[in-house]
Amino acid sequence: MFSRRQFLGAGASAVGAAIIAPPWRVAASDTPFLELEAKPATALLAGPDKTPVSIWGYQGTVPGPVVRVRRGDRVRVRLKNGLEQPTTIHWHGIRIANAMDGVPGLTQDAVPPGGTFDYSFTAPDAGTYWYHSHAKTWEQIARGLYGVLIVEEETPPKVDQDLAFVADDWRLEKAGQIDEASFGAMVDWSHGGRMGNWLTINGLTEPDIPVRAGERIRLRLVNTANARTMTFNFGRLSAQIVALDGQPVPQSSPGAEGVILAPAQRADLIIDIDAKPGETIPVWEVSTRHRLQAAQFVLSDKPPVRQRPPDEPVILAPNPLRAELNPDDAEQIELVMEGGAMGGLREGTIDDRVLSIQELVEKKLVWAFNGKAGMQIKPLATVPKGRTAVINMVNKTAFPHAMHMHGYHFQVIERDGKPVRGAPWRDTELVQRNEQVRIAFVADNPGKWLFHCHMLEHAAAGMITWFEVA
Ligand SMILES: [Cu+2]
Repeated sequence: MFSRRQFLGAGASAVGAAIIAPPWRVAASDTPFLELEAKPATALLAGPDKTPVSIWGYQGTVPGPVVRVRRGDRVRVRLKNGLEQPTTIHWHGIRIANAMDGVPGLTQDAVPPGGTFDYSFTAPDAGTYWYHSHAKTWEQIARGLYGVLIVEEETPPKVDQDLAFVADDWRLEKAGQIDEASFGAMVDWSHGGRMGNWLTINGLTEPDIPVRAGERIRLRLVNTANARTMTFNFGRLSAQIVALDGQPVPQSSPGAEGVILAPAQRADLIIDIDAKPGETIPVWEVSTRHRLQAAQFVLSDKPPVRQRPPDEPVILAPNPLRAELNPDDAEQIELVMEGGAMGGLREGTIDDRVLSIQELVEKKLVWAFNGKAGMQIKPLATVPKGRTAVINMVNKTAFPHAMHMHGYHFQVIERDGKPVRGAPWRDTELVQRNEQVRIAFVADNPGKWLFHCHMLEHAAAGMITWFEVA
């Protein structure tokens, strides 16, 4: 059995030493500007008894501070660049004003070392979002430049604890530091992206989640990994999904394997701690090849807060999305995904120039959308404001891709030729190899918006495009 923990020869010695607990609260709206400085720091992410790991973090922590506001509030954050390379912040999943979207070269200039940029925007939707660097993401996010953005409902559901659960997949070398030598490795870029060998939750190894018997917990799962799709299994505790990518869904049980999160995806769970005082219940990250302990609920010895789980289901109020799609009178956009290892890409164009695969490889571009590798001067499409847009994604590659749209949530309306009804609103959708997925949204948010694979090496190696709404 493959275990990412075996890589460093670590045993279970660190278990129980680290703790996830509040306060995780930084309100961004009650100060003129909350400062988030991106800077080098160290973190005990491999365990409290291990060498501190050199990371880059907002305010020097990984994850960065939780930014927590109420729906409709204005978020005011001053990014300070304490790095030696340019950076920006993207507010992932927020239907944001375009100028605040944080994409260098498209919505703003990258912030130079020593510079600042003021982000100020309203958060239109309640839910679990995240913020992260959008410059050289395959390095900056891999080094730790991300944090959680929580937008509270006007009337949040009644829970005993509301906790972030931020999963990352680090690639550490033998000495326990971030494997820098493999940044940009073609083998990752042309295959499944940079896979790690060390799992952290909230920047900690196998942290304890202190709870009390009978409690109802809201757990906000975020996958910040560069490339790894993760599946979380809560064992004998029942986990109910109440939101995906920030948007409420009817309460439902995950499949038997657990809650699947592609890179950048989120899930809000309601978990009732239906267990005895003093018990410990592991949370597993599972795949066909491994089963890793990610964290554990540690129940105090105190008597249960209630004898039985609360009866009432959790129903989150819907967000004010434009949900009335009109696919029959829509802007139809085709997006054929090609390239990568075993992908058979022979050539690709950059703007109007045709390049052979050898020339593309020299530019580290090995993936293409509609034959176009990487960002182009011209948009994929221009959609009149207010019109429904439909994008038909056809994955002709040998790999799955986590397609992320900026500025919008969209709905899957067809998969492999079969109509889909009532799909959740997502900002990131996993498209499996050889799969066809048709998505739709109402183009009501003007501006220039990226649409790219959130497997960050794939985006850097060509799987990135943009559309304009005007
Ligand atoms: Cu991809």
